[in-house]
Amino acid sequence: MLLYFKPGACSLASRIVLIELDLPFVAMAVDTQAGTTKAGADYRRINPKGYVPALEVAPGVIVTENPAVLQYLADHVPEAGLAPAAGTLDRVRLQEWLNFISAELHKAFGPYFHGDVLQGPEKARVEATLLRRIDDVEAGLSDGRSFLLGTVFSVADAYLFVVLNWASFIGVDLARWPCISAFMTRMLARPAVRKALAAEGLLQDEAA
Ligand SMILES: N[C@@H](CCC(=O)N[C@@H](CS)C(=O)NCC(=O)O)C(=O)O
Repeated sequence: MLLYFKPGACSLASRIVLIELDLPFVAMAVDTQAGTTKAGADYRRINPKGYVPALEVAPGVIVTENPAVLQYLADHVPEAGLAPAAGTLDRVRLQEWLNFISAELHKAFGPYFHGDVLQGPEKARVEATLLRRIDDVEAGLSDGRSFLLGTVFSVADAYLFVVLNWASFIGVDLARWPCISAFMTRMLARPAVRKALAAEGLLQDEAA
């Protein structure tokens, strides 16, 4: 498989899962601004939407959108149990989380990374929305569960970790959410997470 990525972007979740599953893959960096890959290809011909991730699963066959890419990967190695079986209520719970992370949490970070520098009432409004969504995650973990679906790690945890990791770049300290803080520590202890972070230059002390 071929993963199109940008260092530290949401595509990092797919890299974590590929490593968790021990699947062979090639990672190709994308300059989304320029619309080109590191190899010089026109990225718009690969993913016309212009963003990462995109996963080539067979020659010329591209899967996009985090929730779809992550579920595709989990279903590729069902015995690893990174997604509950399709058609079960547990799978619906996974999809609830993936959609929430994508449509609510991930998008709540968007204004910090795109457009004008936030200030005044607009900054307060954006921040309130983001904090509200982080509160929602804290509530979801507040029964003491280790991962979003309970005791078992799933692809939604990889996506959640990557998105919450952006908090440090915008000066939001996750220490005020104890269950989330414990979750982040738990995730950082996973070899696949550390390997993925190192591969994207986000963990200096480890080899990629
Ligand atoms: N709905 C898309 C959103 C993907 C997305 O927002 N990707 C960001 C990185 S996290 C991106 O490539 N943005 C373009 C850019 O940063 O130039 C998905 O879930 O895959």
